[in-house]
Amino acid sequence: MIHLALAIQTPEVPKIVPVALLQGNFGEKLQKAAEMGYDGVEIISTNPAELDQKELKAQLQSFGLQVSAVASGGMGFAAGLTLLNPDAEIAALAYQRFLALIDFAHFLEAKVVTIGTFRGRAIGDKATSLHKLAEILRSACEVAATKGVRLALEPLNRFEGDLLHTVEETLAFIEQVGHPSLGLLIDSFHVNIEEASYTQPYQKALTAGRLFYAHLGDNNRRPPGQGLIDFKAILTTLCQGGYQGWLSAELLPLPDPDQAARLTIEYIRPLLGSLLCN
Ligand code: LER
Ligand code: MN
Repeated sequence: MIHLALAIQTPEVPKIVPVALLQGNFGEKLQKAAEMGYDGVEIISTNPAELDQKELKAQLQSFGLQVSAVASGGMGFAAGLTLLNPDAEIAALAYQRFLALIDFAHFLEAKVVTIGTFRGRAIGDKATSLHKLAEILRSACEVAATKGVRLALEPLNRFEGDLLHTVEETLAFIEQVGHPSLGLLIDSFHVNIEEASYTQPYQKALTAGRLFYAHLGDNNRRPPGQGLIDFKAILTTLCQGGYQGWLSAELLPLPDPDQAARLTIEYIRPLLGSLLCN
């Protein structure tokens, strides 16, 4: 079964993350997500220690929502923290927060922590930076594995990152890290910029057994159906490849944060329903 989620941020995140959806306080966001028919929410957090985690979990349960993933997407943008950082103190704090996100995911019974822009940019040459990133991820995987959490590394388009743009190179990197808890997050918005096919990247990741998570966004980063991407082809590939994970809306809040959430589910739910896997 493929489940649908959307990305929302928790109250401690110091800025509005450009790809977080829904308006209102945290409870209102959850209520809207549940009413729209989402199965879960992807939680963008920057410092779970500042949250009343028990209360938050109780709120989620009261709306019958699962947590699809804990996302690190706010770390760089809103908190200035990246894993690869020229400032060793910032890099160390980023790693501590990474472990806190893994703990938070465990507490919320989320199976995935995402790593997109949070990895940071190359410091000096790319090979050395990738080697360093591999070390960081390997040690985080060791921790995550003891908590039943997996880490999903996201290929990012060239404008948002300088390390790991395509699924193929990210898969090769993941094989190099060589830990079963590290896999891929594929975001259709980045696929549209960096790949030569809408479907082959998903197929490759599924065949490798490494597709842990997926983000939805059209080519213009609007809700699916508001741009050019062939989501029917993508969903068919996922369905036929036996994907059993989450599809999570992580896109611009256009025409407004609530409408973007509604447009996404109104487009994707019937498409999913028309496929034999769901
Ligand atoms: C950023 O563009 C993105 O797709 C997020 O998932 C990464 O942090
Ligand atoms: Mn993404």
